Amino acid sequence: MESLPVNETSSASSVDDPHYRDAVKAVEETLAKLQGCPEAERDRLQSDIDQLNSMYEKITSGSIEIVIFGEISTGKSAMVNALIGRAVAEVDVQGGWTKQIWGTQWEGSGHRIAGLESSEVVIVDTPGINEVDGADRAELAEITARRADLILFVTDSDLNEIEYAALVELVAVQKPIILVFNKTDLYPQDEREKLVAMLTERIKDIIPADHLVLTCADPREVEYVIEQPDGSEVTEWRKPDPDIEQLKTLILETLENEGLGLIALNAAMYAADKSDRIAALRIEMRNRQADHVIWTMAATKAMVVALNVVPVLDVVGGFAVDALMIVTLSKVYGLNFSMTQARGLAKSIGAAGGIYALGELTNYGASLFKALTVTFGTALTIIPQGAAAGFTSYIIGQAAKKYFEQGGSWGNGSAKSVVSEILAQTDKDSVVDHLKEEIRAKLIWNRHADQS
Ligand SMILES: Nc1nc2c(ncn2[C@@H]2O[C@H](COP(=O)(O)OP(=O)(O)OP(=O)(O)O)[C@@H](O)[C@H]2O)c(=O)[nH]1
Ligand SMILES: [Mg+2]
Repeated sequence: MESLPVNETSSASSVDDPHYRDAVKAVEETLAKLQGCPEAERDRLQSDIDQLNSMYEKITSGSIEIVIFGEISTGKSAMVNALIGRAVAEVDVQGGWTKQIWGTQWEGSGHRIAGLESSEVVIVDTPGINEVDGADRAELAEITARRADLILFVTDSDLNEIEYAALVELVAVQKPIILVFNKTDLYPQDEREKLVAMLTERIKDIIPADHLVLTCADPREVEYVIEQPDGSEVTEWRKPDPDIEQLKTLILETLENEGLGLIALNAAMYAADKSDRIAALRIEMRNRQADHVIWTMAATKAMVVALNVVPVLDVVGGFAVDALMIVTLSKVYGLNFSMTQARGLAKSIGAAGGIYALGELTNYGASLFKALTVTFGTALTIIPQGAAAGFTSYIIGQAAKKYFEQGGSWGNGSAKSVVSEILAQTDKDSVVDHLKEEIRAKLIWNRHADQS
């Protein structure tokens, strides 16, 4: 097992806040859980492990992330520059300018979390939400939003449908959001007021009204009239200073009031989310493995029965296959059944479902699996017989899977109720057809006999 990341400079232990401590513990425990997963699961969860390691560093160092989202060209990068106080981001009239998510430390924020020496505020700039080649970007944006402690959503007019949908998705991530109406210099006062009223109405159910702020991150040049000493006037085009005071005040107030709480809540939610992902992945992987075992074994049983011409052995030979299937399934679920236990379970499922009269066989020859040369005539009878037998294995397998999913119990039901439920949910024809195909594919046809 790998060890937890050690943050040399961490002063997390000196923060005396129970929520914060709980959050750090939740991240540590989830990391330990992730690292303790079986290798196959861990491989699939590698990016979650990396993300959680990074979240661990974030919370222990006290790094607060403010992420800026919005459509292309609304002035997100200009907002970074205005907040930082110098041109650190490239701003361009051409839409789609920012291609990558990137962050920069906001030294001038003056905000520090008490007790965390290395605490910092980071501003993260993102490409426009409606940027082309969206799918990967959307995933990255979601990962970024999940890490974020505070989200700024920048718009430069009324919200269109894409913006509104994106905003709703961000609200669902449960982070504080500030809606920033930028480029206010482009509107005369009456239009600006109208837009504010429209925006207020749009966000009324999703964002608190006082989280709508107006900014002018990169005002266009205006013509200044300058009076010369001699009384004459000259005009000059100049860019006014950015106006982001309302935004800055709201950000700093939010951080001041909730800074530690924000990163703690965020990290705790993050850890809980990753825990859920481990559980979901485990279910999905086990499910897939179990279905694979069931299909393989049902097909094997179909073959055993199809190719075994002695009728009494059909049942017993097949039964051994069922027991083997159950042993394998039990391993998928981390419950290692012996062959005897597996026979017991197969018997009880078979009996409960009235699936077959069970016999007991301790040994069966490998010859059962030997492919026989068949003729068209024999195929007509053995294929349906084999497929029918394979179908019973399929049902037994599904019932056993349910039993193992519930940690080795029938839960509130009984073997009988589980089997009838499975029978009701299974499309018998398609399972049987599939098994017939399996047998057909494996038969060695005697072409000569075929034609006779
Ligand atoms: N008039 C005016 N123009 C602005 C303002 N803020 C940004 N702009 C201009 O809008 C254009 C786009 O600004 P960016 O900051 O690059 O926009 P962005 O949202 O980062 O754009 P992408 O990275 O392409 O998604 C630039 O020409 C900016 O000068 C503002 O407050 N007023
Ligand atoms: Mg940009």
